[in-house]
Amino acid sequence: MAPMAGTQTHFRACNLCEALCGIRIEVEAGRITSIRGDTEDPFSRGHICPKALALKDLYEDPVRLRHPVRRTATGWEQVSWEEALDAVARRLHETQRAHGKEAVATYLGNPGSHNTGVLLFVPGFLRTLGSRNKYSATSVDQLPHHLASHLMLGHQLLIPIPDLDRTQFLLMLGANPLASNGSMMTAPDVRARLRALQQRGGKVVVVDPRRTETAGIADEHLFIRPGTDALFLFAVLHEVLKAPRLGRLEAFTDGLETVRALAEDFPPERVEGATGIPAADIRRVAAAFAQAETAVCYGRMGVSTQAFGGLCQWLINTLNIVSGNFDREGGALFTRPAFDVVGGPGAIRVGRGGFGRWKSRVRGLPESSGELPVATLADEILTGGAGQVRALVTVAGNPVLSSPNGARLEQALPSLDFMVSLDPYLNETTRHAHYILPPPSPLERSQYDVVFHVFAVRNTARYAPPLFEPGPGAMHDWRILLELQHRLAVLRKGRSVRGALAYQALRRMGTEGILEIGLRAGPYGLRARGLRGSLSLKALRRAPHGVDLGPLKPSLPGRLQTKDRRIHLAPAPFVEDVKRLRELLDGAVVPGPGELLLIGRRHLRDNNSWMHRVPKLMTGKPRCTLMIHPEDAKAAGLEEGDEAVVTSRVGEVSVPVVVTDEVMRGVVSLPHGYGHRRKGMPSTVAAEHAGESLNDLTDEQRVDALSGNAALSGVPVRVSRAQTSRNG
Ligand SMILES: Nc1nc2c(c(=O)[nH]1)N[C@H]1C(S)=C(S)[C@@H](COP(=O)(O)OP(=O)(O)OC[C@H]3O[C@@H](n4cnc5c(=O)[nH]c(N)nc54)[C@H](O)[C@@H]3O)O[C@H]1N2
Ligand SMILES: Nc1nc2c(c(=O)[nH]1)N[C@H]1C(S)=C(S)[C@@H](COP(=O)(O)OP(=O)(O)OC[C@H]3O[C@@H](n4cnc5c(=O)[nH]c(N)nc54)[C@H](O)[C@@H]3O)O[C@H]1N2
Ligand code: SF4
Ligand SMILES: [Mo]
Repeated sequence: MAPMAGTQTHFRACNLCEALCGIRIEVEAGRITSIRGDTEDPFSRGHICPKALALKDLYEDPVRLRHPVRRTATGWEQVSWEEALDAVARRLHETQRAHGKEAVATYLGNPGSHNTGVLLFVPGFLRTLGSRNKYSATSVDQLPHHLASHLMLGHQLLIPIPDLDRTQFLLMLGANPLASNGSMMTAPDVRARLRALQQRGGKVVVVDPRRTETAGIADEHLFIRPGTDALFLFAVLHEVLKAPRLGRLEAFTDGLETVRALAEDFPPERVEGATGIPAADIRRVAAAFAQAETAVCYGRMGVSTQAFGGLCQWLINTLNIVSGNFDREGGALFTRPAFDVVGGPGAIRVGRGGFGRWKSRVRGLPESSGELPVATLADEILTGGAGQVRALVTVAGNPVLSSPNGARLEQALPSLDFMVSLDPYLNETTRHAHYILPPPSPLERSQYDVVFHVFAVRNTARYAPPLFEPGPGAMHDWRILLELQHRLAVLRKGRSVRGALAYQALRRMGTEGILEIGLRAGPYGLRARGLRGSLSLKALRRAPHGVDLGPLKPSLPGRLQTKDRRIHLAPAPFVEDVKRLRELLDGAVVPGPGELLLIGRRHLRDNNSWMHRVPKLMTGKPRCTLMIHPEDAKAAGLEEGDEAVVTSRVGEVSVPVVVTDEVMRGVVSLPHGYGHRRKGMPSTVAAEHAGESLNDLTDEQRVDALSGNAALSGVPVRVSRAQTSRNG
């Protein structure tokens, strides 16, 4: 359909990060004239960030792929959908027939979790493929949250969410929501919510090796040596356990004595050397946490993607539980989303998860909820033998820039027999594909957030139809996945009436059909509210600013998913991993002589690896810089603006230096998501702001030995002045 004439106002939620901001888009004669915050959205109340405007750029971007392409010796060639889908299915099928099911690996990237169609149709595609070589951005991100929830509460997606709007004390580790806008804590306008917290007399304490934007507005900031948070958390727990207060939870919680015995070994004095946080400060924070009317501990990327990520998320939950702040207003609570993936009906329910049921072939890393750690994907491609990965499907991802030692993965990709990518762009990863199958841009599809309502600090629901009809011949992700799934099934088992009917039914239902089933069957659906009052797509269409379903409420033990309906405070995998943590006490983390510890960072106007192409987000000072403490800069002979060479076990990059006491001594910081200057990439705005990839320095061998999650934080590096750096 051609763009409509006349003016139009469209409301939806921005899907670019987890904050779910409501936006108001004005369209005149088919062109977007403005994107602003939707002041009538009950959740975001008009808040947006600069990235929302990029939705227009993504829609209009002439570089965005609008039809399938095939890589040939002379470049990319346009092909029809029929041809592309048939060829891709055939190549995947042939690879599996010749080498077994595990020979095809899949990688699912971050924007997939912001795309309803991907979320609802990827499971079927993966089931049909039937390979255990499943990878995703989860294992460079939030895997430890799922592990802690799976082992302690019985379901990978039963994630405790900080009750930001009612808590009186927020202890935040390894998160910078002022730049990230919150993660596993969907809370549009975190700044205003933190200010409100302080205005009602509450306190915010941030623990981070860098004095971040968030630390800057907190009541207190503690520098912590990267990778030592589990020690800090244990010491806080040590103090809090002097007077545990499980309250109502005591009746259905097991393992308190085990945890208490473990915490004995970690008094504040014993961890101050390794963490760099004085014992007196730990005591003071622990006391304030325990005495606060309500309190919640929250930790994100910085504590998940480190060598003790699993222990960190376990200890955070444990701290919230034993201080009486779990499943309680002002503490950590569970959502009750309209589309309920935890307690919903069979069709939409996500499995409770799993852990360690099988191991990766080459390095023996554990499976988590059916996935293997992406830190070992290159090993599985490069190592011969039965089960070797020979074909790869990527969906909405860029693991060359986002997984540890991405350069090695980049070198591995050309050795694949076959690769296909579902992506609207040619990126550092997809350029190695034989076929790229592009979906349309976000404004050309409907929007309902299946994942981030599950992680939100308030229960809300919001749906928007597509603003624009996709261009002629465009195909949505869900449809591409379904078409591939159907073709694979036919190639494998031949045509069958049952298969054809199932395919037809899913095709007719599409994303909307499944959403409708989920909403009707959900907690605000038919059973709760009857036919007329139930939340449905129709009801959501009538409420373009979204529907407020109220604050989070206590829901345990009812919502527990453990088989015995009890909270497990001391699951064996965590308890056993404490042995490894004890080694840290003896100074095992201290970097070698002349080494510094590398951490990452996020900027408000970056979005992982894929928004550097948008000119309006790339103005201002260059952002891909190495932050270094003045003392460390002096030792390395570096001055502001110099070019520094940063070297790790796996690689070397050269980046401009910013000398600042914003990072603690012994720590350097480089943003994640850059590194676009790679051969074969088209010259775009991203190439002009190429920067260097943090993951050309991170080490694929550094994983949390418990969970297999990548240990991206605290990578030992050496820093020196580049020869060409200063004149003379
Ligand atoms: N060192 C270090 N590494 C990190 C991180 C870090 O902090 N430090 N962060 C990690 C984290 S948290 C994450 S989530 C990952 C992100 O890493 P990835 O998920 O691997 O990559 P993205 O940069 O998000 O790239 C997303 C790709 O999806 C495409 N895309 C966007 N929308 C759609 C869509 O609707 N459909 C399809 N099919 N494609 C789409 C984009 O064009 C882009 O090419 O990186 C991780 N890596
Ligand atoms: N603007 C923007 N927003 C985003 C994204 C983006 O790329 N750009 N990405 C989105 C995605 S995919 C995600 S997962 C979220 C992530 O959301 P956050 O987790 O809030 O984001 P980060 O900025 O990575 O914050 C990690 C913090 O951990 C600190 N840190 C590093 N190592 C350690 C450590 O060992 N201990 C402690 N205590 N802290 C440490 C870092 O200094 C940093 O401040 O952001 C989302 N939102
Ligand atoms: S904070 Fe996130 S959801 Fe809100 S406008 Fe920015 S990118 Fe979009
Ligand atoms: Mo992420």
